[in-house]
Amino acid sequence: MADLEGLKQAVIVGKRLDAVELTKQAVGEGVDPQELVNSILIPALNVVGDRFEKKEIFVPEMMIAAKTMQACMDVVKPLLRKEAKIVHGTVVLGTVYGDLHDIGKNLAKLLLESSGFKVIDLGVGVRPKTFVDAAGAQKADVVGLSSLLTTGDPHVLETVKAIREGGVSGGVKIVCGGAALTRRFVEETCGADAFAKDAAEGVRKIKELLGITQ
Ligand code: B12
Repeated sequence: MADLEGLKQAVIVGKRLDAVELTKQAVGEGVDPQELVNSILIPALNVVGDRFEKKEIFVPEMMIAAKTMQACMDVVKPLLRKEAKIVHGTVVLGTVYGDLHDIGKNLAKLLLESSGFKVIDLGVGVRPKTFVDAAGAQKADVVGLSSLLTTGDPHVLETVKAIREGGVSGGVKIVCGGAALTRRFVEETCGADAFAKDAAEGVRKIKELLGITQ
């Protein structure tokens, strides 16, 4: 039987080889890969975040856990990727300036691509002007911002403002996600079109905003 609790613990303490092996075993035994990400891998990082906050662990341990999660994601990713036949539109995606977290952004990218969107990934630490330039050049339908740090709030605000004022073609929609953000801050304070609590909600909201019904 798949040792899911063992997998979670292996990610938390950063035992990469064990975690990869347990991931392979779990999917080999038929555990749904999306469920594995949502119920085991992400919650494992939440435990790591809590321990970091309580100063029970420090940045190096958090880094090792993140690398372990990423190694597990490398096993799971090909199983999550679906070939989408339709192209619904283009999403320019990136983590805001000052922030290097990218695990959530990469998950959002994977799910968007599997749902039929072309994704232009600008990476991490992206300046407002880079978002504006890419959105214009790519004729983006949507700009997706990821922000994990509270210190990133001003950068989210500034980026939304820059996109709105930067002459990006009329109706470009802005969707934001990431642990540091709230619906209220994103939609009311920043004036973005939508906050997404996770990647699946992001895809749903983007489809809604673009009037896509399939
Ligand atoms: C892993 C991790 C790291 C890794 C990052 C590795 C990497 N490649 O990403 C490392 C070790 C490098 C790191 C560094 C730091 N971290 Co850190 N980190 C985390 C941790 C434990 C997990 C984050 C994660 O990947 N979660 C899993 C993913 C899947 O979740 P997610 O990003 O939220 O994404 C989901 C949704 O939010 C959404 N989503 C996200 N983005 C987007 C975008 C769009 C468009 C859409 C639609 C959806 C969407 O979809 C995703 C999937 O459903 C969090 C704790 C936590 N609970 O979040 C702390 C945390 C974010 N880190 C924190 C801190 C403080 C730091 C450091 C400042 C520490 C330091 N002193 O140096 C540095 C910052 C470096 C920098 N400049 O960015 C704090 C932030 C506190 C705050 N309120 O600001 C947290 C919350 C830990 C804590 N509890 O204190 N970190």
